[in-house]
Amino acid sequence: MILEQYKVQEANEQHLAAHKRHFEFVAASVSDVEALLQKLVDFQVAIPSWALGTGGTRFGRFAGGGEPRSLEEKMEDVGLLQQLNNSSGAISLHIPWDIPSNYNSIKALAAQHGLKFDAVNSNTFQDQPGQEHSYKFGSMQHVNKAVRKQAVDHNIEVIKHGVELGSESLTVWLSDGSCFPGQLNFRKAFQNTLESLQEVYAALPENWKMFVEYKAFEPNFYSTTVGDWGQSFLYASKLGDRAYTLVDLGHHLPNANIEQIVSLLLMEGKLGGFHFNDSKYGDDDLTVGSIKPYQLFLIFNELVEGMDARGMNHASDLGWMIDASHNVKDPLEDLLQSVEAIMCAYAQALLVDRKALVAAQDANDVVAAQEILQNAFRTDVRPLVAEARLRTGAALQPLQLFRAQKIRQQLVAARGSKTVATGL
Ligand code: LRH
Ligand code: MN
Repeated sequence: MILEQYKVQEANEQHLAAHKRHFEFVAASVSDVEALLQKLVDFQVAIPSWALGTGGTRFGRFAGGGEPRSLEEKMEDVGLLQQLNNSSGAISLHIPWDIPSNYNSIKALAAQHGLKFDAVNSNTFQDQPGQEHSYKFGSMQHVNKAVRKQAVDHNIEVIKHGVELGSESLTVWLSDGSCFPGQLNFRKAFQNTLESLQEVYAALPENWKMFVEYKAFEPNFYSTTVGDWGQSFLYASKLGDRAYTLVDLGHHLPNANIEQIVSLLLMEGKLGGFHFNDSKYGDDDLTVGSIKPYQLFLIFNELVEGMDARGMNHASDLGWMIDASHNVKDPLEDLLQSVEAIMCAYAQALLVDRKALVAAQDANDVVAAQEILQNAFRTDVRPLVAEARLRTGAALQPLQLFRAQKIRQQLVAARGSKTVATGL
């Protein structure tokens, strides 16, 4: 056991008095604080299995040590995050990076760590050793039917792994596209991709969802066959009721209004979930809320407004997942910061005075509308998020405890300084 539970309680004792002062101060300004706290307790973010090691770029990768060497050790790391913040109660697997060796032992390990299996992710953006057909020129868009069939079969295999583990959704991100004008017939690429996705959709168990993830560019740099929310919405609408779009925050062109996209996809009932991260330029996969925290708040503001308008359950009706890559930070510290940023943005969005905002909008009182939003955004909600952790036995200060307990050093001692986790 890397972190004994009593160590969490001990650390909380030290912070309790200061926490109680801060909590009572902010709680005094919240209309129904118990309801808000319950929403925070229920809100669980899935941790990507491919982001528990050090990420890199084509220019280099600087491993940090103590990285998980197996799916079992990855689950141990996510279990540790869950013990620290009790808001990371699920893991999202990527196949074939994380093929379970034994379903029952993996499920037992998940139960031991209080983890569920969120969406499983297919991978037709890399050629695997011994693979018959290359995905160099795409997978489901490919001009060659045999390549498309290989991609369809892989996705059906991924569903089978997910069913064994109790997952209920498949995320399909296709790197398919083109790098030069003239390389691709866009219409045929769309139709091949739709036909292939329809074969995968037909194999979905009846209680499953399919998330179609869009991305503007990379690894293709002229066109991407699922390139934006409109194209993903088109596929999801043509596929059927259990197909949805997946919004990865880093997959938009500069200055895209992601909160408006979220509002409209929710309105249409076609928003499936998120890959949370942050970025300044491209698909930078940086810590959530580290570059554009106001945008993250505005997205959660649209989510709360749109989900309440449809009577949706905040915790269970959408897929809440992180998708990040850690080039310079400790992977677990980075993920703790990302979960904290998500919980704070959600808490701030729950503080927005909806009645007053509607009144300001109906009166075209632009100034009042901004004041109402920024009043919530400028509220320090960290004591509310910490109180939700305290009430569920987690740490008041997860990052501080991670460092105070020298957990990375323990992992390096147990696993070695040169271990490399599968993933990006
Ligand atoms: C593509 C992406 C996708 C994953 C991959 C690891 O950029 O966001 O969600 O499959 O990262
Ligand atoms: Mn993603």
